[in-house]
Amino acid sequence: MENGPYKYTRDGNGKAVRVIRIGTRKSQLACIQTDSVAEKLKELYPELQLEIIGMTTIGDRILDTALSKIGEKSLFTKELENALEKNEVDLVVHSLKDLPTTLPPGFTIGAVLKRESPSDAVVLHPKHANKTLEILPENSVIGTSSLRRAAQLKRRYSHLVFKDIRGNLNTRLKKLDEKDDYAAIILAAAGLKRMGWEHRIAQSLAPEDCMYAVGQGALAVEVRARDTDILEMVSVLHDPETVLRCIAERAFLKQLEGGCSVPVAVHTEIRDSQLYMTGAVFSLDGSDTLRDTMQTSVQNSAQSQEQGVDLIQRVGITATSISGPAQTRAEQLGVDLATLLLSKGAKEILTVARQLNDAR
Ligand code: DPM
Repeated sequence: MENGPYKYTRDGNGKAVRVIRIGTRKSQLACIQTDSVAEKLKELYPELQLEIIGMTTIGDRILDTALSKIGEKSLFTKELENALEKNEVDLVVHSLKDLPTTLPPGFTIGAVLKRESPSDAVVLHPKHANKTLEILPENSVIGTSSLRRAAQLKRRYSHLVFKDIRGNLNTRLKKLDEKDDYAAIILAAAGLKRMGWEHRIAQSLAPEDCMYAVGQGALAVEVRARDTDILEMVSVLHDPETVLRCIAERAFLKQLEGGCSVPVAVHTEIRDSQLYMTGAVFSLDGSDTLRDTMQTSVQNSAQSQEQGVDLIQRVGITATSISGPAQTRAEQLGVDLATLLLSKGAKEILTVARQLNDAR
């Protein structure tokens, strides 16, 4: 048992116990996210021996180019997946929105944790304290490298100018506060909250202003798909509502053939066992918008026929403990909504957006 690929240590009685190693990016946000998952695991399994291993990814090294222009799909995930593959780590914590809808073979998302607020937030330069996007002066510069955020906000707030901003959250806040380049920046509320910067949220954007990215606000635990022990261990972290919403969102993005940097946005809600989903695609300036809403039942129907054998992945997620039929319907909802938008010309809008962005 000790000769396998995993790492072991000895407990008080000299018995070998497996050490669970967690890989993380070294940014402050990534470390906070990883620590929170490690803490939850420790609460659920007090005996567990955990070790956290920090790594630098391509996305952390290339700081001067807009993410949407680098073209590499798994910018923040590749190094971490290499370490998983080589058994150097056993699990990796990511923001779900940074994980592609199709994972490389051999990997799966073994847990999707309860979603934080998925909305986008406005952070203002101190000199504009108490303003909103609406009342910022003409030609104020707003920092965001998200095509999705820029497309939606350009349309709605045509008096504002949008510019790229890169770097991790600390860098961006510094660029905002210590220079006069930006009047405001747009960031995910979830990241700000996790960093303890909730007080900097001047405005939380409603869906009419800015719908969020697929998977935004949820944390995901990536594992080796064949490592059933670890899969079972992390599966207790799944939040059923978040899983169903995120399966629908990821299926929508996958069917649209969108990557993590296309102007695609969603809004999902579960009420009375109905999953409601609004999805949209935008041209880069927001002048072309396609948006529709559909719903499906995610009633917790009998899962017996699937239980135990349901190791299949849906858009990269393995969730044995959650009703299989409900997951299938959530996935179908995403596919159907994308198909509807594609029939109305979504493909053309996204193709032009990609071409224009590549030519920038
Ligand atoms: C993805 C996007 C961004 C991140 C694109 C988008 C924002 C890029 C930018 C796919 N990943 O949202 O349209 O602002 O230039 C990222 C953040 C978080 C995870 C930071 C943020 C934290 C929130 C979360 C970067 N990835 O969006 O402000 O865990 O969902």
